[in-house]
Amino acid sequence: MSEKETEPTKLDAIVVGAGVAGLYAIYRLRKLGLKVRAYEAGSGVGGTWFWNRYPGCRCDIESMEYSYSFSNELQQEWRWPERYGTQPEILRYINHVADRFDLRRDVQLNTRITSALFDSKTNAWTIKTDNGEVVTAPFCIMATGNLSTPRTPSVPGLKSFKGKVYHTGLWPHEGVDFTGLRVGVIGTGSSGVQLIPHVAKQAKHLYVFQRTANFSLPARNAPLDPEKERKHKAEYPDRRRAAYETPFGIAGYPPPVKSAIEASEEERRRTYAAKWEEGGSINYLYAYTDLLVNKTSNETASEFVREKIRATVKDPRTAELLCPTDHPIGTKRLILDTEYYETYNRDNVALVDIRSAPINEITLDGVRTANVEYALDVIIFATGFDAMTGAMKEIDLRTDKGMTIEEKWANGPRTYLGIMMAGFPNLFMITGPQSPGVKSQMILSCEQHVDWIADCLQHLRDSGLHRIEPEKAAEDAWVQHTNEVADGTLYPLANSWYVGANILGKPRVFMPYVGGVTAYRKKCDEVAAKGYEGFTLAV
Ligand code: N01
Repeated sequence: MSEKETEPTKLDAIVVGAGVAGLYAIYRLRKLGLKVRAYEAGSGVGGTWFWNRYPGCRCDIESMEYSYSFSNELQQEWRWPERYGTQPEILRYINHVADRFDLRRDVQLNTRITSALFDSKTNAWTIKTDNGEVVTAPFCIMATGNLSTPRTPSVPGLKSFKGKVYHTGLWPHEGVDFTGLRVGVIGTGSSGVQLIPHVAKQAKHLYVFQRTANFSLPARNAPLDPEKERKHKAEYPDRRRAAYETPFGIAGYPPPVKSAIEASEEERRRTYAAKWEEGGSINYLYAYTDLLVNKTSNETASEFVREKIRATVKDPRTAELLCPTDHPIGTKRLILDTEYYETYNRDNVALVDIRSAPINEITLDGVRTANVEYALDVIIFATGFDAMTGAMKEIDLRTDKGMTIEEKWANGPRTYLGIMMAGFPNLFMITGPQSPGVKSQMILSCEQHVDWIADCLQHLRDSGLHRIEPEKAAEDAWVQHTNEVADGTLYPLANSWYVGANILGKPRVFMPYVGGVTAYRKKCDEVAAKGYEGFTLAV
C-alpha cells in the first residue's frame, strides 16, 4: 500500500465531475461551510462542453436560457454573442464561472474515479482515483452527466482501418482539417446533424452512413439582438421563476392552448410554418397541446417536417431516405440544425442507407456495406453515448452490505426522484435517471438538484443526523410513477437513447421523468417539507 492509500484525504463531500453540475455543487456546498472537492477526468472543467468539440457543436437551447441563474450579477454581466451558444463560447462561459467564483481550487483535474465504497459503520464513502489516491467523505455526489460515456459500436475490422478514426464526444483539442479527404460519418443524431454540414464544406467527399432518419428543424441561429438581450436581462429574475412553471424549464414560448386535431388543416399549416420560420425545437412542439401524447396530432407535425425535407433536398430518393418514418416527431431529441438538409444538395455529399444494406465491416481502406466498399481517409463516429446510466456504471460503485450498481440497475435504473437510490445511503445524483434532467433546460435542473441536496445536507447537520437513504417502497412507487407518466406519452414508441435502444443489450426502460419540471419540483419540495418523506434518516 502506498502512503497515499494509508492516509485518505478527508472531505465533507466528494463531487464526481466538474461540469455544469459539479461546479455549482462546489459553490453551493462551500456556502454551507463544507470541505468539498470535485474530481474530474478531463484536463479542464466543463463536462459535456469540454469533450464535445466537434465542428458545429452548439447548444439547442437559447443562450439566454441555457446559463446559470444562481447569480444575478453573473447573468447580467455575461454577454452571449449568438442566439444559440457555440461549444467554444459555452466552454468559455463555464471557465469564466469557475474563475469568477474561485471554484478551481476545489477541482482536481485529470482524475477519474474508479471505485466508490460505502461503509455502513462509519457512514462514509471512500473513493479511489485512477492515480491511486483514496478519499473519504460522509457524502458523495455524482455530477457525472447523462451523455458523458461515448460509445463506438464494435464493427468488425475497425482496428485494421489505416485512416483516422474520431468520435464526436471525444474530439481532439487541436481540431481536424478535412481538406482534400474522403470522410465517412456514421450516425445522424444531434451530433452528426450538427457536424455534417461543416465537414461537407471541407472534405473532398463525404459519405453519411444513416441507419435511422431523425427529425431536424432549422435553428435560425443569428447574432443576439441587443434589444432582446436588454429586455431579457431586465426581466431575468422573473423569467427564471417562470421557467420553473413550464414543462421543459424554458420560459418565453407561449404555452399551447388547443389540440392539433381541433385546428383546421389550414390553421395547422400556418402554425407549423410560423414555428419553422422562428426556429426552436420546444417552440415547435409547443404548437399544440397534444403533439407528444396523440399519434394523430403528432403525425400532422411530423408530416409538415417531412414535406420541408422533400422540398429542400433535390434528389427525391435521398429526400425520402431523410424522412423519418419510424417514430413520432419529438419522441427522440428533436434536433436543431443549420443547413443540414441543404448539405445533401452538394455534389461532394452522398447519403448511404445502412438500414437496407448494413455496414458489414471496416477494412484497411474504408467501410464495406452489404453492397459496396467506400474508400475513406477518415471515419467519424457520431454514434452517441451510453446515456444516463453509463457514467455511474463505469465506476465500481458498491456498499459494504454487498449492494452494487451493476445489480441495482441490471434491469434498468431505479431511483427515488432521480436523486438517490435505496441501498446506497448518502449517495446523491445530479439529474439522475427518473428526474426531468435531459428533458429540461439542463442547467436549471442541475441547479434545482444541487439546491435540494444542499438543503438536505443542511437539514441533516442541523438535526444531528448523519445518514439518509430512500425507502424501497418510496423508490418503487417513484419508478412506477415515472413509467406510468411515460406510458401516457408517445416517447416510449421511439428507439431512442431515452430507452437505451442505442446500446446493444441495454434493458429497454424509459429513463427520464417526463411529467414536467413544474410537477417534479413541486414533488421534491413537498418531500423535503414533510421531513424528507420516503427517506430514512438516521444518526
Ligand atoms: O447520439 P444519438 P448524439 N451503426 O444517440 C447511430 C445531446 N446532444 O451524440 O438511430 C450505425 O442521438 C444512431 O442510429 P439509430 C442530445 O440530447 C445535444 O447524436 O440508433 N449507426 C444515431 O443516428 C442528443 O440527443 C446537442 O439507428 C449507429 C446516431 O448514431 C444526445 O446528445 C448536440 C450505430 C447516434 O445518435 C446524443 O446525441 C449533440 C451503429 N452501430 C448532442 N450506433 C445539442 O444541440 C448508433 N448509430 C445541445
